Amino acid sequence: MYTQSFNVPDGAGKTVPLAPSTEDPALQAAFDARIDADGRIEPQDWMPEAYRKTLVRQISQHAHSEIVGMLPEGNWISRAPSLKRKAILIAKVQDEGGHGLYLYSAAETLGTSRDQMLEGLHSGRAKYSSIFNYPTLTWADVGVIGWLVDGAAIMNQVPLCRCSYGPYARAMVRVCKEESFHQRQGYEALLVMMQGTAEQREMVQDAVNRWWWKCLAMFGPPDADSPNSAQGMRWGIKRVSNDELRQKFVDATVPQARVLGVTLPDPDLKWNEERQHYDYGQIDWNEFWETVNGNGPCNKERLATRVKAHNEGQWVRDAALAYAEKQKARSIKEAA
Ligand code: BYC
Repeated sequence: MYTQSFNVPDGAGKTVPLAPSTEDPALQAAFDARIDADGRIEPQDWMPEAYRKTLVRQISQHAHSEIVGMLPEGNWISRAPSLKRKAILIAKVQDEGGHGLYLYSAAETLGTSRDQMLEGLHSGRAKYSSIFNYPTLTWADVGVIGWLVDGAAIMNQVPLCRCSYGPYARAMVRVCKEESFHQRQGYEALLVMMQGTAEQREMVQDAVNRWWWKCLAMFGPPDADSPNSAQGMRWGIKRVSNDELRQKFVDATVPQARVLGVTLPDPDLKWNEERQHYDYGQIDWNEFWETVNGNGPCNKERLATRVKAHNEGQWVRDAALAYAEKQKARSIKEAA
């Protein structure tokens, strides 16, 4: 379906001039040269403050998406239709939690602690992906999230394996491998449902109708309205633009929908011979921004669930810390 070998252009974004800098000219020049040579920046390396801030902003959005992304699917663990589906779903939701943790660790290497990141999320200041503010109404939604939401995530994240910041790029290699499994399990669950009863087929089509447009919006605003893209690409953080990724996703998904036997809910979706891509209709950007700004159908519920889980987990963190302290005291005593 989508693979780790997804081709990422080397020089993407390098045509934009580097932003003027007030940093030390020698350090800035060395950093710019490394970026231009497609080299990696590591935590111990000097980096301009604006690069650090951009990375923390993007990694924060990404980490929180993984953590909040556990909620809509987690709702279905107790209602999975078989033991096999339940085991797969538990593993998937657990993987998403792990992805969040790798990413919080990547942000720590930039000097932002996990507590600071979580405070941003819980206070409503930090963003997370718009897609997780929609409800999961039926079991088919779980399959469609795997197929389309994880499919969109892979499209967006495979290029991040080549991100210029080492810890983020390395975390993404494992994340993408796991996301590939998530995407395949979703598609396979839907294939099984499509071979079932008419009611099951309708359930799948209904879920596709509800999620399709939200998945296209997930890639972020059109390039012309994306304030962070040019600089992110110039620094080799982003390798492919929002619109290009969206187009790649549409082109890859249309044949998959055909095999599955579902219709993608867009009357304007058709092959354009000249462009060698599928044309598609208008995304509702008002709805997107409303959701990003906290007013989607489930924003308040998601945040409240997340804050409650954090507060109720305080005793676990306290116990782990007390245990670590005890171990440390014991090893000091033994060494003395
Ligand atoms: N939702 O200038 P732009 C997953 C914000 S799911 C909310 O284009 P940038 C998973 C953006 O943050 C996927 N906000 O920004 C799957 C920015 O706001 P600020 C999570 C969005 O950073 C299944 C503003 O709009 N993946 O992993 O150049 C189960 C302007 O946008 C969205 C990632 O996050 C959105 N959809 O590009 C569980 C991948 N789109 O910060 C989990 C990493 C845009 O200026 N992130 N915004 O206030 C990225 O690649 C980039 O951050 C984006 C945006 C492509 C999302």
